[in-house]
Amino acid sequence: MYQPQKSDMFTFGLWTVGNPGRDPFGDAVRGAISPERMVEKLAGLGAHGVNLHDNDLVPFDATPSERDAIVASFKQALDDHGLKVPMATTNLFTHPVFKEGAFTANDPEVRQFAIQKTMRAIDLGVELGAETYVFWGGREGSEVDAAKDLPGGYKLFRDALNFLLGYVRDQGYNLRFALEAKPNEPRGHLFLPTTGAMLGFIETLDHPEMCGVNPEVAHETMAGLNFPHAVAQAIDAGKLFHIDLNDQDMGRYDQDFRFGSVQIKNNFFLVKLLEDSGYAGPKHFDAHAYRTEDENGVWDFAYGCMRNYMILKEKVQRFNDDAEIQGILQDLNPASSGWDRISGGYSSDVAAAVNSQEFDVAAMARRGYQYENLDQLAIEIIMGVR
Ligand code: GCO
Ligand code: MN
Ligand code: MN
Repeated sequence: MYQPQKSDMFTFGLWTVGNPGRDPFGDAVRGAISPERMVEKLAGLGAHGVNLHDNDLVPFDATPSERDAIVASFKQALDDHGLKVPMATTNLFTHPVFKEGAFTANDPEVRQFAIQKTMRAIDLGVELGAETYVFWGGREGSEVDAAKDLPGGYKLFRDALNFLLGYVRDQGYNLRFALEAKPNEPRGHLFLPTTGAMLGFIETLDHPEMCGVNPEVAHETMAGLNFPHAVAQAIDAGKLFHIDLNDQDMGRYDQDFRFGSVQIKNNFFLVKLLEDSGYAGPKHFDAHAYRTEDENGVWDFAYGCMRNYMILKEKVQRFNDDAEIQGILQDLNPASSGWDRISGGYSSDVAAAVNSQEFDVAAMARRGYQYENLDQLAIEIIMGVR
């Protein structure tokens, strides 16, 4: 029942299972795993696809013929194991050239190089079949605000995205952009720090209809926010194009833990939101194995991410099928007694009718809402006793 299938749409970045366990204080603890081996192992575990930054596959300084050979071998592995590449993105953060920013760097040469690198990475992604292109501004931010024109930074980011939207349209690519917010790390302060900020920014772009968001559990949690609430806003706006699943303690560094390993209750409501809303896109695990692990631990990690999602999905089904819970929810959301007049839009007649309506405010205020009971039932489902 909890065995993931390709149709479950689980994906992993090459950089996630390929993470060698390096951190700011310590060296790599695991050797490199070839992209072909990752494809084979992930397919065996039940994943649908792999995602990549350009340089996860093709080294920064590869020659065109080296690039072509690498891509051909990777494509062969995808074909052999039936895996897709639904999403691609650009590494605009590792090379020292991006230490001051990429699209928002003060140096216009750096900005143009970032555009060139992204156009090439878009070509690579499309060649591999990607339909979503993620923008995570890893170095777009600051520590020294004295050095930055802050409103100007938004304009630079907008100019870059508009140019790249033009490129995608000019090439006739079937590709949508998904913007990923993060409050900090690796910069002290990243621009556009939350999913809500991204949603506002998208509406200022030339082609907002081509742009949505890629919210990440860890990032919203680092900002002290409730992740399901951020995802709900994206769903409401029709902008949930992609999602990065992992786990994270509040108030800590970017931990990128196995999905479902920390915030069980929030994860339950996240899975409920995704399943109930009919989200059909990839469910991408942007996480990595603990630094204690060898390669076997990496596959334990990957399988655990998918299995925890499947378990939570089954709990969501239980919640939705539970007659007592559904009865309480019905009591909590009584059929409209006149609200359709409001949701139907303003008219002076309705305004007058609402104005003269008599409310039994004391009775309304006395009402109990059974939240203790409802939440306990939800917890009992999550804990596996109901
Ligand atoms: C992070 C980010 C990245 C992005 C990735 C795709 O915190 O490092 O989550 O992993 O998701 O670069 O754009
Ligand atoms: Mn992250
Ligand atoms: Mn991410």
